[in-house]
Amino acid sequence: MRLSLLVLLIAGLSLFAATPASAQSPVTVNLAAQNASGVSGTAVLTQVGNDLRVVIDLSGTTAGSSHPVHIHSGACPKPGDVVHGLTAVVDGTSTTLIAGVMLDSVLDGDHAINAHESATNSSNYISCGNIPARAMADATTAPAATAMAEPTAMATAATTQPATLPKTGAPAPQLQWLLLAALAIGIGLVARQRTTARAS
Ligand SMILES: [Cu+2]
Repeated sequence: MRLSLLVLLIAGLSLFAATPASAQSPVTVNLAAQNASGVSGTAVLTQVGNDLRVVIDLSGTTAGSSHPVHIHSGACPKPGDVVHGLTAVVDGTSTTLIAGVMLDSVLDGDHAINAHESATNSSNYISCGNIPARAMADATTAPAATAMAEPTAMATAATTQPATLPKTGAPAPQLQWLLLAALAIGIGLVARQRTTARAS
């Protein structure tokens, strides 16, 4: 009885390990200065439901200045066509929610984000960064990648040290908690059936 409970528990935990936790994790793009602008920073891309949120932080800009920014096809220093327009950077920051765009659509290793000097002098690029391909973006989330790659090792550790079980689960979507709750109810039913069978 105790053994089957343990097996069920490990099976439940494997739900956490097997799910690609990094599939929707944010991606940070480093924006490097171009043409001696002294303007550099980051763009953080996050999937929010069916929309793509892009938050840009640039240092080295002039107070009050406005810099057009876009997601382009291609790569720095001279990316191709504009794929998505973004809110212009003012005072170093910009936040855009692009409706109906999935993060993965720009994680093919062939997209870049750049900032232009101004609307009137947009041909002068002041900052640019390549959006990493999905595999490279995942590599930056090491803990999740390790859990994905070694679910067996995790289960083994759980067997030898049951006291640490609850702490090994990474933050997970609600669906997984529902599955785990269903599993717990299942264990309860099995235990009850066995008790009943023994009694009769
Ligand atoms: Cu642009």
